[in-house]
Amino acid sequence: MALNIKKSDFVKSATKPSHFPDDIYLEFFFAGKSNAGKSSMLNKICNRRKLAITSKTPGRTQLINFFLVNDNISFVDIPGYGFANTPKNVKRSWETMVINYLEYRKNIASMFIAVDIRRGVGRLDEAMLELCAGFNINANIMMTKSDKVSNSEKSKIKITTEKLLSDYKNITNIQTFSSKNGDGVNEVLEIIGNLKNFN
Ligand SMILES: Nc1nc2c(ncn2[C@@H]2O[C@H](COP(=O)(O)OP(=O)(O)O)[C@@H](O)[C@H]2O)c(=O)[nH]1
Ligand SMILES: [Mg+2]
Repeated sequence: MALNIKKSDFVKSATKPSHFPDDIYLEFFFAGKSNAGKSSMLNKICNRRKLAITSKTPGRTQLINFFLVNDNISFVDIPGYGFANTPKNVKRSWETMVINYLEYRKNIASMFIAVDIRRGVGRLDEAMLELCAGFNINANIMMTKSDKVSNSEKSKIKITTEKLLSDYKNITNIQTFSSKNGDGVNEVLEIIGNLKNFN
């Protein structure tokens, strides 16, 4: 059954495992290239305008942000990747932070990866998918900003993406999403609700 989000709260930001909150709740994390629409997606599904900070300036948030939903589900906004001119040390600290997160958290149920529908799945998205596969984490591909393309383009892009990613056995859903018109919101809540009931 679809999850009904009644309540969502920011818990804390962290950069390393010793600062993470307890891993007692089932956890869903949101990843993606910076500016792909990840924070907007979190806000939209929680029906909160400013829960996760959205930005017109890509790559500002280099923190792992933890949220608590309905007092019993954890949502995590991990820093975006792939913004232009990233210094090497920032790349390295991103990697350390995210790998630590994946390694340390035992309560992860699934990942949602935001991919701008007009840009498509890129090299770094595939690297993220591979990284998750290595940790046995399932992925849901969210083709964001679907309001920017026509319905016929939407279905075409979905099919192309399914073909492109057919080798990744850890992908459980490929879904279009728009934080502007609500496309995909119910589907996301359904995915989370089903995993919550299953676990
Ligand atoms: N048209 C449209 N714009 C979006 C959508 N989602 C995000 N944006 C815009 O894209 C930019 C980046 O969004 P944000 O959520 O901060 O991306 P993040 O870096 O992945 O967290 C912002 O200017 C948003 O207003 C969407 O579904 N439709
Ligand atoms: Mg963001």
